[in-house]
Amino acid sequence: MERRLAKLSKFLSLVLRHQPERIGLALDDGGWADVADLIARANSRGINFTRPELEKVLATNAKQRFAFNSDGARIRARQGHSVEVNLGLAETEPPMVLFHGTAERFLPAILREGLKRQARHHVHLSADEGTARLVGQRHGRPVVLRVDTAGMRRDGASFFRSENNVWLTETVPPGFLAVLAP
Ligand code: HQG
Repeated sequence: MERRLAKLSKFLSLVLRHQPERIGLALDDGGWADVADLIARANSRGINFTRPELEKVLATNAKQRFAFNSDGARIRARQGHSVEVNLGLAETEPPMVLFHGTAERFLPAILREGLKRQARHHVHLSADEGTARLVGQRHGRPVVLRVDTAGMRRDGASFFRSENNVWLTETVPPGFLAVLAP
């Protein structure tokens, strides 16, 4: 069951963040998809799940990646998109420092050119070192960078916080980065 829900969560990431066209799904400007449409389109392509299973994924997902709207008719990913969406996040004052977890092999490029958003809308930052390390582990041997957000704010950078507490910003120039000791 757990495996089944993890697989469903991966599928939701794919169609709600990156490739809705895979199943002919439409996302509106805010990134919302119609739940009944999502289920019907997935099921017709042999990806079978029910609304209660979907609800279970949303309720149990540790990162709280997905959300239903108030009446439960629509669903969206809370962050992490590569498709163009406007999540309507308000600019938010960040803590003095934030953290970014990455893989060791990316360090030379990052220290040269800063953190780039790559395929996503934003660079993703974490409020604590432990979370950043877990994010970095997804890519290889993890390294954690400390981001001088106070310095970036003085430079005029904007920060946003997703509903599931991921900090987002456009880019982090190398001068605001420091590598933490392992
Ligand atoms: C790296 C997960 C070379 C960057 C997590 C990262 C997160 C550079 C990778 C969310 C670079 C992009 C996002 C540069 C950045 N040169 N490499 N100049 N600038 N990079 O997956 O931050 O599970 O797009 O360090 O929890 O790892 O999906 O970003 O290693 O919140 O909900 O390029 O994904 O959330 O990788 O992860 P990603 P990320 P979910």
